[in-house]
Amino acid sequence: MKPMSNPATTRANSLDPVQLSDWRWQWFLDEAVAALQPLGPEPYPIHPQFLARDGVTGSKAKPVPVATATWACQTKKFRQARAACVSAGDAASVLNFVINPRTRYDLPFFGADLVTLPNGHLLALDLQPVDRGDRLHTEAVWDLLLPIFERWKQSLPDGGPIPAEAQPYFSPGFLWTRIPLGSEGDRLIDAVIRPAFQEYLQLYLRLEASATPVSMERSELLLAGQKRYTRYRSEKDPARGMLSRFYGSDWTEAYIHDVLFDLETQPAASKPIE
Ligand code: DBV
Repeated sequence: MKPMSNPATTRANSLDPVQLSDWRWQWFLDEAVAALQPLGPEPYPIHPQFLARDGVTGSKAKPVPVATATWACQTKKFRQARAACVSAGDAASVLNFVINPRTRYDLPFFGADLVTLPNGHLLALDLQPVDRGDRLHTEAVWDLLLPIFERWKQSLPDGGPIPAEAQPYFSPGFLWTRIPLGSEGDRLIDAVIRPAFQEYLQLYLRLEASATPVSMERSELLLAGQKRYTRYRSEKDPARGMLSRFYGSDWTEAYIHDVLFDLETQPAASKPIE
């Protein structure tokens, strides 16, 4: 592998490997990419300015190089699976990985937010419902997810309160923790977060494998739910501040609305059946 001190020049499409220096979450991305291979991933159209972007943060006296890259694919049942990868040395290390299923299939979102900041790690894993109140959508998923959640949750401190307005978008299997930097955090990431990530993802891919097309009517319902979720995520993206500091607000708004949470800005995506 080539060293990627300047990834901006080395990624031609969304499937090209992401390899950021000094990035804590590489193993997780590699794991996700490998797990998706059996589905025959196709590139997902992403403008080159979002495939990889370098920058600088910190002070004039102590500049810190920043790199952001986006890995993404689409498959038969996934409209978009994408990973936002940020490496900024001690200032930040982030993997935000979301799978957005096609609404022909009754599947939740896969969501992982693995965030390292100077004051600690903030880690979130979930199979997020499109509509928390729709039992047909949630029940079978939650029955399988809860035992996995219970097992790993025991070994992690609770992440504390999350905004009330975010509640409708989480499942009861939302694994959410804040842990310290240093050896204790490293140990928990290796012993708990890694296997939990694998199990959440393996379960999600099992659900994918057994999903069969739904009616047009139900597909419309799922699409409406996905739009609500996407609107919420794009309006409240907690990365907005960080990304704006690194790259300015124009790039950041376009990245959030047209890449990370693009359901409403991608014309093809708004059709329930394509
Ligand atoms: N979060 C994103 C994207 C990111 C990202 C696209 C590109 O949705 C990173 C990067 N999340 C990110 C950063 C922070 C958080 C926080 C940088 C820290 C912000 C800061 O403190 O400055 C889970 N992530 C959070 C928080 C929650 C989540 C609850 C705390 C929010 C807060 O304190 O306001 N994000 C949330 C979630 C999923 C998710 C449940 C899916 C499982 O992706």
